[in-house]
Parts: sequence; C-alpha cells; structure tokens
Amino acid sequence: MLSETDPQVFKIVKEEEKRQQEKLSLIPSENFFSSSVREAVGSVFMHKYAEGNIGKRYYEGNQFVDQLEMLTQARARTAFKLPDDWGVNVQALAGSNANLSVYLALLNVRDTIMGMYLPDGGHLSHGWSYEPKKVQNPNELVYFGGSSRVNITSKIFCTVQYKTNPKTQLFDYDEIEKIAIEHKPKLIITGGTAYPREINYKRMKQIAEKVGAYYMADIAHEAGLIAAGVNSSPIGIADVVTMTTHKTLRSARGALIFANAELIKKINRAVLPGLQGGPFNHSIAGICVGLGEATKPEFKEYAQQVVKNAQKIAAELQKYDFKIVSGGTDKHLVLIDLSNKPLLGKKFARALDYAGIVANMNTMPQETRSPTDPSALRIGTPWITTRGMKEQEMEIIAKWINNVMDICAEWKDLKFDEFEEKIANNDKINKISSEVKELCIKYPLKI
Ligand code: DSN
Repeated sequence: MLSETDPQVFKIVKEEEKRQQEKLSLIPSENFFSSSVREAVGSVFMHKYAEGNIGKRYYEGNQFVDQLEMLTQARARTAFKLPDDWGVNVQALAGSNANLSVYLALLNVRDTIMGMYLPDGGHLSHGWSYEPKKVQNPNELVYFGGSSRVNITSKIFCTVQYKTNPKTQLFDYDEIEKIAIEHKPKLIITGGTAYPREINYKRMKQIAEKVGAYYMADIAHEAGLIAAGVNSSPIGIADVVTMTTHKTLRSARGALIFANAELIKKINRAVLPGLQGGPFNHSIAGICVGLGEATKPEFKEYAQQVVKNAQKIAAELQKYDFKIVSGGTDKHLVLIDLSNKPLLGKKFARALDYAGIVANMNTMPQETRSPTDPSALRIGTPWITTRGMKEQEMEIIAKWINNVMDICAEWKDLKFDEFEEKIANNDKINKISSEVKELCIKYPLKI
C-alpha cells in the first residue's frame, strides 16, 4: 500500500485527488477518465518492453502485448471509421511525438512546413519560433518566425504560418491558399489548441494538392467529438491524421496516428526506431479501454452535451459582456477575449483558481501581448460534462466567472504578487470557492 510504503507520495496524490474533486476544471485539454481506463494504465503492462510491431518484436514474451496492440488498433479503426486501406499507429507517446514521427517519415531537413500561427490557436509542434521582444504586426496575415527557435520543428524545418482572418477570427481559406502557392510547403498542417471552430478539411486538402504538399490534420482537441460524429472528420480526406487520446476522447494519455497503408509504413518506422524505444504498453491498455468506451452510445450523448455546454457557457458569458473569439464555438472550447475587461488572462486565471475554477490564460487572434501575460482566457467543457453537468450548471459557472471579474476589478493595476495577496484571502472569492465545492459534491468524480 502506497500509504504505508511511501506516505509522502501518498499524501501528494491524495491532495491532488481532493483538488480535482473540489474544483471545476475548465481546461479544454483535460478530462477525467473512467476507473477502468485508470485500472488498465496501472496494470502489469507497464513492466514490459515491446520494441517493434505486432508479431515482430525485438524482445520475447510479447504474446499479450501483441493481443493488446491488435485490439487497440481494431478499436481505433472502429471508433474513427477508418477506410480499409488506412492503417493506425498506437505507439507514439504523446501528440508532439506523433507529429514529429510524421515529419520524420515524410520530410527532409529544411523542407518547409506550414501550420497555423501559434498565438491564433496553433501548436508548438507545428513549427513555432519567435523574435524576442518584438511585437508581431497583427495585420500581417503570414508569419515566418524568428531567431528564438524554441521548438525543435523550427530548428529542423523552414516554417511559414497562416493566421485567422482579422475580422472574422476564422480560417481564411483563400488567404491560406495564396500563402501556400507562394511558399510551396511540403506539408500543410491544421489543428491546434485554441481554435473554437470546425475546419473545412476538404478545402485544406484541395490547397495541399494544388501545391503538391502532404496535408496533416492534428485533431488532438476534438478527437472525441469526431469519434462521436459531433464534429466532422478528416479521416480519408487528409493524408495523415494525428491526435492525442486524453482530451475529448477521454482515453489514457498517448497518441494515435492514422494514414493510408503506404504512409503508415513509413510512419511506423519513424516512431520506432526513428524517435522512440519501447511503447508505453500500459498507456496503450488505457487507450484501448477508452476507445471501447468511445464507441458506445453514451459517449455520443456525452460528446453532444460537451458541445451544448460549451455553446451555453459562451452565450451566458456574452450576456455579461465577455467577448467570445469568433462569436461562439462549434466544439468543446471557448476563447474569451478580455481586452474590454479590467483583468487580462494571467490575473483572471489565477483569481478564478482561488475561486475553485481552473482555466488557463491564452493568446488570441491579433494578439499583441506575450504568451506569459496574454489577452485571453481559454475554457472548455469536457471535464465538467464528464461530471454530469448540463446547461443549467453552465449558467451558474458563467455567473461565478463574471462575479470573480467584478470582485477583482479594483486590483487590476496591482503587480501580480500584490494582486495575488488580495485574492488569496478574500471573503467574496472564498464564498464562491465554497459554492463551487458544493456543486462539485453534487457531481462527484467517480474515483
Ligand atoms: N497542452 C495542450 C493544450 O492544452 O491544448 C496542447 O498540447
């Protein structure tokens, strides 16, 4: 028993459990898994090395790992309605590894990759670099990065990034096409972390075809919504589809890569021996269980409710004069532009956390501030929907969010540490935190 063998770690685990139980996670990339998923992740599969692929391992003793990986592949095929001539890799340890494997399989050093501009909602692994202390021109529709090549993708490849349309905050497909024609990327990427709208995958594939590029759709955020048929799918349209498994898909932490039979062979070689050693069989076990859950009718209802909840909370926040990027959401996430409010993302996220509402500061389209102190707040509904919350709870949560903004407005000009001192022991914030706790008790996590 951990409590006896290592009380120090046990205590930290219990404190985290209490935090998760008593606070509302509105971080759109987080979710709470079933006890079956967690049991599989904690299983004996964590003890086994299994470099290689099914039936062709470098170690003996993989009879059951092979069975597990075959079942996971089969469930992934079913969950994402894979065409017969597509294959799946379930071994990538995380989303960034999955993306790097695709690049390693399909590209050469210094090839050009074209992804979405990170502050507009792209992802680090889609080619991010920047110029320190330089404010980006929000009116330029294309971005070439800078000397600070913080992500390995920008060290290896030439990068060009497209932005959302400044007026609509949506993908501007004609503009993306122009950029692609001019810069001839070898790979075009969509997807990311803070784009609240559906992407027209067919149009993106047309653009890629026009310039002779591969098209990779990274659906990490919306994978569960796509599996449930609530968002449209790029499977069979894009050349490659990558995703993490632990966000809306509500499986264990890991990643899946889908591609046609020819590309998936190259990608398998890129995962191993290209980038990784042994797969995390225990994570694959959890992913397998989660994929099984994701094909049940209850999961479709869950995914539908996730979107309804996100749309409801966005609409409620608009009533309190919060500006919602792109005017709403098609998905599980809502990006709140705080430029008309007293607090921006950093202070607001910390104040909300004291009130028991966990969110994250975020950049937004036309951002002129640093990602360490940006203009927006990102929220999402996967976790609170797993708790069983519905539209009426979204009304309550939106009200709390607005109350926290009102309470903290008077401290908006304080330095961050002084601001935190004010909110740390504030009666009004503490009262909201108690109310949040009461709501959480009504919708307990099944630990
Ligand atoms: N960390 C993920 C997110 O929060 O969106 C992206 O990798």
